Amino acid sequence: MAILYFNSARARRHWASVLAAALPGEEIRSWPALGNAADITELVIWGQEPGLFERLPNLQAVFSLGAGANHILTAPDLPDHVPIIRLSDAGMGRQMAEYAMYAALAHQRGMIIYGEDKAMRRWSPRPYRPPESLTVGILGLGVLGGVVAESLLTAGYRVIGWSRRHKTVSGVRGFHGVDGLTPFLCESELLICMLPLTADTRNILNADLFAALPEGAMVVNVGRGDLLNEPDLLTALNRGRLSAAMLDVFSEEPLPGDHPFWAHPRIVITPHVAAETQAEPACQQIADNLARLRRGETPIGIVDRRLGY
Ligand code: NDP
Ligand code: OXD
Repeated sequence: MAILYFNSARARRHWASVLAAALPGEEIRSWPALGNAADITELVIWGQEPGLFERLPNLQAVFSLGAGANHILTAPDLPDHVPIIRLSDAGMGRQMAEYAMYAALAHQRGMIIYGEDKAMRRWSPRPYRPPESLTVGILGLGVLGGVVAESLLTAGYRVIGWSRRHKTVSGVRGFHGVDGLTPFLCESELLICMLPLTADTRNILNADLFAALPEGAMVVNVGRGDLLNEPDLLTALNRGRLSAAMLDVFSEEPLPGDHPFWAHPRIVITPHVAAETQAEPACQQIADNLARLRRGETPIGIVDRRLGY
């Protein structure tokens, strides 16, 4: 029995040693040092390597090194029977809350518009809006959405959330399902998208959704790039339907140098850093879940393949 560690992100290569420290007594092999592939029973992975799964005949579980699992689910050779386990928070909730707070303050205090004014040498004061007057809509009220909601509530914002199933989060007015989407959007002056990428959510941030938001709303996407229809966003910003956007994830990453988003004065861009997986809590969570699996228990964060998250 051996665990294979595969990570396409160069910055996370040293994590094999953190994983080994969290799993004393386990043999950890770090890709590309696969050795005898028949020994591999668990895979800890971020990114994709074509044909990797079909090389692992005795695989029993796959652990995502992220909250999202779409990088695993889209592998064409992924075997049907193997459970996929994702990370739940693992140090990311706090970072998402910081990112969301920055967006909330920027929207509440007009900072992106003042940034554009500066470039135009325009002195144009705007009336003060207190946080209680701003409704923040969290699209995807899951593990990370819940942490974000709490911190925005503490700062005084009105918070509403949208999920697939009915959900109760203290202080947050919840909406759910397809029928709950439009009433939720109508109130979301700042929309923070924290959805996973699935067949149901792909392209959800499109012209129809933007049309349902209050005029001048700001949109934040920290979920996945393919949730967003990029041309629709540019149109909505250029027509003034939306006032600003803050984007951390893109259909193509790194965002190509000639992409129109780079030059847009109302778009803030960050390079998929809204919440970075933290090595120690992530590896500890993987170790705890592996122990659960070995005891015949259900791990925390198991991905429902039918739903895609
Ligand atoms: P969760 O699975 O805990 O939460 C997902 C939320 O989305 C849940 O509330 C779920 O509803 C809701 N949802 C999913 N599908 C639908 C649907 N069809 N209709 C309505 N609601 C839906 O995930 P996390 O909070 O842990 O992470 C969310 C995503 O954030 C990740 O999948 C990843 O893509 C992204 N991410 C991005 C990072 C970055 O740095 N940019 C870092 C970490 C994560 P329900 O509660 O009913 O299941
Ligand atoms: C994740 C991510 O899914 O970093 O954890 O995007």
